[in-house]
Amino acid sequence: MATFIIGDIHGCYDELCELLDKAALTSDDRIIALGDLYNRGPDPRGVYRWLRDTPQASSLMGNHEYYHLQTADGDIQASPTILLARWLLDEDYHAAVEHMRTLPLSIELDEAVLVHGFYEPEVQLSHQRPGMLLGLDEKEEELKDWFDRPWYELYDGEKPLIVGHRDYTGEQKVFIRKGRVYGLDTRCVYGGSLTGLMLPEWRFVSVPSRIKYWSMLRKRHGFT
Ligand SMILES: [Mn+2]
Repeated sequence: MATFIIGDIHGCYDELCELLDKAALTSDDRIIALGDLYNRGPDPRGVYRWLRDTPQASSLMGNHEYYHLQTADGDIQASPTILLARWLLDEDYHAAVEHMRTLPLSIELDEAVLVHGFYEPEVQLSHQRPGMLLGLDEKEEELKDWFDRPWYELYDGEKPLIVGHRDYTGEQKVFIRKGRVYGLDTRCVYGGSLTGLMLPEWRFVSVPSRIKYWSMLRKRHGFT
């Protein structure tokens, strides 16, 4: 049985479908998205319904899902990003938020550990703080203050680590750090590509983004 790991989808449903076609999965294969499923993209409802209706598919929680939960619980005010996704998810919004509550912060496979955001060096997986795994900005600041090198250069876990959330190459390309840390966020919603990684072969599959969606949607809806 293979496992297909997918980077940050951000509502890019057309590219998701194209990626799944290209990966030529069998019905036995497991699919795991790394989180940031909906925000900033054109079709979060398509992504939600795919996840809901595909038994072999699951997802981690990303920082953007966490923002939805915080907003729904009244802890923060809704940002334009949240409002757009809420509007596009429409009648599915409530169910989508309840589904977000169920998403895990990490998944450990035989071949690798998966998280959306960051991984604090010198701390084992079971003791990682939630905000670190989610990739919250304040945790990124802590990592910069505490360590003299990027966290991924200090990653000391037993298994390779697969993450989304950031484009560490700066070129919308897959990030590979010495076979130890793999970054799959190739920035589809910003005009890059959507990337998946097939395990246990460690084979990358990628499809180009069709449009710089977030730039387009920001202009269309007058967000600054
Ligand atoms: Mn993220």
